Amino acid sequence: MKSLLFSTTLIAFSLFIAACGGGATGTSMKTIAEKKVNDNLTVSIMNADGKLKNGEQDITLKFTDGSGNPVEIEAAALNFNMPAMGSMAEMNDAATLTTTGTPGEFNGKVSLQMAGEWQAQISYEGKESGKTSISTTAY
Ligand SMILES: [Cu+2]
Repeated sequence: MKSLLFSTTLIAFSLFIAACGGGATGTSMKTIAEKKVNDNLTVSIMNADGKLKNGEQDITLKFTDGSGNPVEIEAAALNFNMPAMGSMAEMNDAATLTTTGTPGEFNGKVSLQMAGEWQAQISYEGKESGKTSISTTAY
């Protein structure tokens, strides 16, 4: 009887893992760009293949400490900015972010208007609060 209960629990647990494995989160994420803000905070922009592209895409924003552990950030915003170039006006493409089950990890979507160099402007509030920007390139 005890072993049957154990098996049932194990199956339920496996299903839970399977259900969570299909999303954008997970260990298979690759880093697009990251910045060490201070000894206690590194900000990483990630996605499935580690490449930012022109157009609509999924994106993950992650806050970790010097040891790679999650940092408790309750709210974050991510905007991609391209300064005016010649006759082309300045562009701003904000990402929509939502919290995940992991502290300091946000999933979202962004639609970039063109390939080229974008400044990822990030603001965050929580255990650490502030603003930073990371240079990225969309292909
Ligand atoms: Cu541009």
